[in-house]
Amino acid sequence: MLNIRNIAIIAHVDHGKTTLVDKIIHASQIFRENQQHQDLILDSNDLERERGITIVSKNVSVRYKDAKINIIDTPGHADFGGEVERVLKMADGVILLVDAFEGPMPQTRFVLGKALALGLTPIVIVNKVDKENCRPDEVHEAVFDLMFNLDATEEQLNFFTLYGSAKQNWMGPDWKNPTDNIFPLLDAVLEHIPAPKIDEGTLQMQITSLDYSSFVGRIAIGRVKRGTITENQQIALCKADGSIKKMRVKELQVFEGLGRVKVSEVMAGDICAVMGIEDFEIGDTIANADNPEPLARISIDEPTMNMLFTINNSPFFGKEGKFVTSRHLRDRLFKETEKNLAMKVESTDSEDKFLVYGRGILHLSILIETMRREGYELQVGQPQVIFKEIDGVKCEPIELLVVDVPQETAGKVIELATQRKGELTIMEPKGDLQHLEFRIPARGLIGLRNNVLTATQGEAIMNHRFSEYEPFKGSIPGRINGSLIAMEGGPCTAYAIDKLQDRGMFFVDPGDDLYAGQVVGEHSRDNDIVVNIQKGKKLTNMRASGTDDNVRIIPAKKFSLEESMEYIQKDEYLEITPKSIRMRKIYLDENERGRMAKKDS
Ligand SMILES: Nc1nc2c(ncn2[C@@H]2O[C@H](COP(=O)(O)OP(=O)(O)OP(=O)(O)O)[C@@H](O)[C@H]2O)c(=O)[nH]1
Ligand SMILES: [Mg+2]
Repeated sequence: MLNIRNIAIIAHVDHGKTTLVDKIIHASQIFRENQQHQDLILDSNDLERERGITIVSKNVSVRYKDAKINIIDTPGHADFGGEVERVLKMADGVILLVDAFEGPMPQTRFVLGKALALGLTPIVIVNKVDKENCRPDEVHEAVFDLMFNLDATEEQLNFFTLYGSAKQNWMGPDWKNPTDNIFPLLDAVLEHIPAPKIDEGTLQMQITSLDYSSFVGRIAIGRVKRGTITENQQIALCKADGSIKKMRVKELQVFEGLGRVKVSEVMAGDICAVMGIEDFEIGDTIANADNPEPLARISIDEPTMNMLFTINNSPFFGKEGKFVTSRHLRDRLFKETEKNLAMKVESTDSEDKFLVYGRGILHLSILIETMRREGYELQVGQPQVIFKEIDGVKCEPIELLVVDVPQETAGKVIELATQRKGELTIMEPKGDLQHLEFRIPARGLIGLRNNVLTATQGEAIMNHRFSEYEPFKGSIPGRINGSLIAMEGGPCTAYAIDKLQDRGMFFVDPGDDLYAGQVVGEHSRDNDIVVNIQKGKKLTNMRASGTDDNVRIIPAKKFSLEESMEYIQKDEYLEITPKSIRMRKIYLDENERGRMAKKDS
C-alpha cells in the first residue's frame, strides 16, 4: 500500500505558493542533472509567467522518504477563489502560507475558512521572513486569531508552524535561525498531515478539475475516494441531473514530478487523470458500473460580473488581427467555457454580440489577453456588476476591501472609498502603514484602483474579495472626468497636442494614427469634448522623441488592459487587437452620439 499525502498550498495572492512548490520539487530532486532550470516552472503558461500570478491550479507530485506527496498549487487571486475551493476536495491537509509582513489578507481568510470547514489539517508557514521590517511573531498570532474566528476545531488550532523564506529556499522552527533547506517542511507534512482515510466500498471518484489536450480532449482529474479504478474498466458517470452514463476508461495517469505517468490502476487515496470520459462536468462522480453511488456535488461559484463582447467594427478593423468575424468570436468564446468553469457565455439578439460572465476584472481580462495573443480582434463594453433579486429586494455584491497605505495618504483613500459607498470597518497601524478595511459595493470598486494609486503616488496596496449580496446601496458617482474625443481621422501632431494640453491629459503620442470618435484623452472637466489633434505641422519623425524644437508635451498616459476596462464609460468600447488597445465612443459620429444620448436620458 502506497504511503500517500495529499496537500494543497493556499494563501493570499503573491504570498509565495508557487515559489515554495518549485523549491519542493527541486528538493526532491526530480530534476535530472542536465535539465534546464527555470524559475517558477509551475506557472507554465506565458501569461502566468509574465504576470507572476497563478491562474489555474496545478497538480505535482514528489517522493520523499518512503512517501508520495501529491501537491496542489492554487491561485491566490480572489477571481480564482472558486477554483481553490474545488481542488481542496482532493486534499487531506493544507499548507497555509502567510507573508511575514502582510499577515492574513482577505484571500487568506477565504481559503483558510474553506479548508477548515472541510476538516483539513493545516500547517502554517510564515513566509518571507527575509523581508525587512517583517513581523513573524505578530503574524503567527494573527493566524491563530483568524483560525479561532473561523471556528477551527481544537485539533486544527493546534496547527504546526514553520518560518522561512521560500525564495531563499529554507524553512525552520525559528525565524531568527535560518536553516539551509526545506526538509523541515517535508518532514512536517509526513508527520502532521494524515494519510488518506479510505472507506470500504466500490469505486468512487469525483471529478474536481480538468485538463485539456488537443489530442485527447478533456481529461478528468480527481481523487479516488473509494475502491480502485483500472484501465479499460467500464464505469458509470453520475451526472448532475441524476442520470448515469456507462463508459470506458481509456487511459489512466498519476502525477509524478511535474508531469504524469501512465499506470494500469489507481487505488483509493491517490489523485489521477482519466482519459476517455466524454461529456463530463466538474462535480460528476466516476463510479462502479454496477453500483453507481454519486458523491455530494461541488458548487461552482456564480459569476459576479459581465461584459459585452463584440466584433471589432472600428475603422481600423482587420488591420492587426487574424480572427475578426462574429463566427470566430462565437466559436472562441464558447470553446472557452469548456475549460474555464466559472465563465459563462450568452448569445444576444444580435449575432455580433455576446455577454460574457466572469468572476471579476482579472478573470475577464485574462481571457481577452489570451485571445489577442491568439490573433483575435474584438471590442468590449464597460464591465457590469450582476444584481440579484433576493426576497423581492434588489441586491448587489458587496466586497471586503483592504488597503494598506502610508499614514499621510490614508485620509484621501478613505474619502475616495466613502464616495463610492464604502464603509470603513477597521483602521489600525500595520508596520509603518495604515491598514484600512471597508465594505464596499463591487460597483464602487470599478475604477477605484486608478484613483487610489494616483492619490497615494502608487504606494497603496489594495485587495478585495467578494463577501455577500446585500440590498442595493444607491447610486455611485462614476468617473468624474469626461473624455477628449478625436474629431477626425489621421495621425495626431505634437503641435496640436501641445495646444490642447490645458484641456486635459492625453493617452496618445504624436504620430499615432487615430479615427474620428476615438477617445484620445481625459478632459479636465466632467463633459466629453471633441478636439482636433491633427492640425498643425505634420512632422513625421516626432514620434521617437515626442518633442520637436518648440514643443514639449507631457508624456501620454498609458493604461494596462485592466485599467482600460475599468476606465471606459457606458457609452464607450475598448477596441482590442493583437497590437493595440484603443478606447472609443460606441457611436463614432458626433451627431449620432448626441441623438443617442438624448434617447437614453
Ligand atoms: N522576499 C521574499 N520574496 C518571496 C518569497 N517567496 C516568494 N517571494 C516573491 O513573492 C512573489 C510572488 O511569489 P509567487 O510564488 O508567485 O506567489 P504565489 O503565492 O504563487 O502567487 P499567486 O499564485 O499569484 O497567488 C515573487 O516575486 C517571489 O519571488 C520569500 O520568501 N521572500
Ligand atoms: Mg502562484
